Parts: sequence; structure tokens; C-alpha cells
Amino acid sequence: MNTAHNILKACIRKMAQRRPFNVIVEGNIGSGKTTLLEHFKKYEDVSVQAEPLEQWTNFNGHNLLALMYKDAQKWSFSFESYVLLTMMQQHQHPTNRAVRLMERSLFSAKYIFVEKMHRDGNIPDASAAVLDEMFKFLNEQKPPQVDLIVYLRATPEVVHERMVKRNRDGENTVSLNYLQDLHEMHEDWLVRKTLGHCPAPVLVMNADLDKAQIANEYKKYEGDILKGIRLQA
Ligand code: TTP
Ligand code: MG
Repeated sequence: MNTAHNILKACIRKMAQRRPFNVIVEGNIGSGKTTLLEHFKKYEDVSVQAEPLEQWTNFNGHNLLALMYKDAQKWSFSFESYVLLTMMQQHQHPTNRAVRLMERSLFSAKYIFVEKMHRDGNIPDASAAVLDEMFKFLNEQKPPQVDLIVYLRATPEVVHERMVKRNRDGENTVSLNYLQDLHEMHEDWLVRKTLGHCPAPVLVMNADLDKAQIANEYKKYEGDILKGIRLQA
């Protein structure tokens, strides 16, 4: 009994040690989250969890993201329900690697986007309450583990320019004003800590830098992000 108990304790300890260091990457639309993930992909100990954008833009042949921007009143609730589900799936995706980087999270989906759509009247009170229940249930059943948040802080005008340039299908109706609101909400959530709940320490990066300069910014914070694991690029 005692031996079995000790073995169980040792197994639990081992499993706990094997848990990856979970980093979520947050920041406005076009702040460079995917670019950061691409940069860290080269390290053997890092697993990268890209945003499930492909699932949102091709859900049984439907582009839910484009539908939501086209008719926000009609589609915001369906779209955000699916975003919450796919984010949860991303959090639960298993990995053996020491560090896991994930673009966005269940938290930004809820605290930033659901909140914004609710404030704008595109998700009515009753539907927002349904999403709130879903969020609480998902969060309580299997709380997503987050050890660090990398916040790519960018000026709304800069991300607006990048977004216009990249011309993603469906995003042509996103205004500077919308990006300004999202920026303030990220600041409320991650800097002022007045919105939602901040689940981990926040590392703020200057995301206004262009592609040529951003590599230096990554270098500056690489140690924090990789938590001192040996780099094997
Ligand atoms: P982002 O999650 O900000 O990803 P991105 O690829 O645009 O950012 P980056 O350039 O930094 O890599 O947004 C993707 C699109 O999905 C964008 O149009 C905003 C939208 N979106 C929602 O409408 N609701 C949500 O809950 C989420 C997570 C995204
Ligand atoms: Mg991206």
C-alpha cells in the first residue's frame, strides 16, 4: 500500500515535470502573433499551436469569419461559439515538448472578442449569457494552463496598415476605430488589469517594429519565453 502510494506520487511528480511551459501570444489583429510563432518554430523543444483560422474560414464549406464581418448581428454568436470550442481544443492538444507557444487563447476570445461584440450589440444579452456559461464550464472542467503571456503591443494605426496590406478575405470591413477599441481592451486586460482575469505574468513586446527589427526584440526576450531550455536550432 505504502509502496504503491509512493509510486503513484512519483508518477504524478514525473507527469507534473513533463508539463510544458505554456505561453500564449496575444495582441491586436495584425500585431505579429503568427510571425512570432513562425520564428520560434525552429527550436526543437518548442511546439507551436497556430490559430485555427483555417477551421473558421472553412467550416463545412462556410467562411464563418467572413460571414461574421458581413452580417455581425446574424453571425457573431455562431462564430464566437465555434471560436471558444476550437480554442479549447487548441489548449488541450498534447505535446511532449518543453515549451508550447499558442496564438491567442480561450481568454482573449472571451474577454476581448465576445465582450466587444456584446458591447456593440452584435451579441444580445441572452446570447452573451449563454457564451458566459460555456466559457465558465470549459474553464472549470479543464482549466487551460498558461505560464506566460506574451503581449505584442502595437499602435492601432500600424496594425491597421498591416491588415489593409495583407488583405485577408473578410477583413476588409474592419475599421481603424474597431482596432482602436480592441487595442484599449487588450490594454485593459493585460496592462491595466481591469477587464476579465489575467491568468499569468505578462511580457510586453514592442510590436510596432517592422520585420527587419523585430528579430532583435525576439532575441531580447527569448530566454524568458523559452524558460532557459537549451536551444537546438
Ligand atoms: P487574430 O486572432 O488577431 O489573428 P491575426 O492572425 O489577425 O493576428 P496576427 O497578425 O497578429 O497573427 O484575428 C484573426 C481574425 O479573427 C481577426 O479578423 C479577428 C477575428 N477574431 C474574432 O472576430 N473573434 C475572436 O474571438 C478571435 C480570436 C478572432
Ligand atoms: Mg495570425
